[in-house]
Amino acid sequence: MALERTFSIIKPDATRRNLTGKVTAMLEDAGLRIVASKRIHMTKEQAEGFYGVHRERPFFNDLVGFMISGPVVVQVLEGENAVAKNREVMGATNPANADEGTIRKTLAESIEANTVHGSDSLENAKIEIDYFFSPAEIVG
Ligand code: RTP
Ligand code: MG
Repeated sequence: MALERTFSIIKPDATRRNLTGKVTAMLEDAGLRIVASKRIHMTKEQAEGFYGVHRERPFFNDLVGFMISGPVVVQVLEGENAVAKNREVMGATNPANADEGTIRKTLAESIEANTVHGSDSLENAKIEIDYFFSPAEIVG
C-alpha cells in the first residue's frame, strides 16, 4: 500500500447547500486526511484550464458555467491509495448509477451538479494539486 495524495473539489452545488462539512466528513470517514483546503471562486479562465481535457466534449461549456456559478472548496487528500479510495467514496459520475453510501448517491443533484471532483490517476492528481496549491499550503 502506498501513501498517496489526490485532489478534490467540493463543487458549487454543495457549497450552495452548505454541505462542505458533510462532504469533508465523508472523505475523512473513508480514511482520507485533508492536508490542504481553501474556498475559492474560480474564474472562467481557471475553470477552462482545469477542464482542458474535456474541451471538445459537448458538456464542456455547461460544466465551466456550473463550476464558476458559486464558490468551491479545493482540497488535497492524503491516505493509503488515496486516488482510488477517493474515487470509491465519490461514486459514479451520474448519481443515478452511484453505489449506496457514496457521496454522489447521497448528496448529488444531477450528472453535472454531482457535488465532488476527484483526480482519476496519480499523475493527474499531481498536475491538479499543482494547479491550485503551492507546496507551502500543503501540510501533511
Ligand atoms: P470529476 O472529473 O468531476 O471527478 O468527475 P468524473 O471523472 O466522474 O467525470 P468526467 O467524465 O471527468 O466529467 C467531468 C465532470 O463533467 C460533468 N459532466 N457532465 N452533462 C453530462 O453528460 C456530463 N458528463 C460529465 C460532471 O460534473 C463531471 O463530474
Ligand atoms: Mg474526471
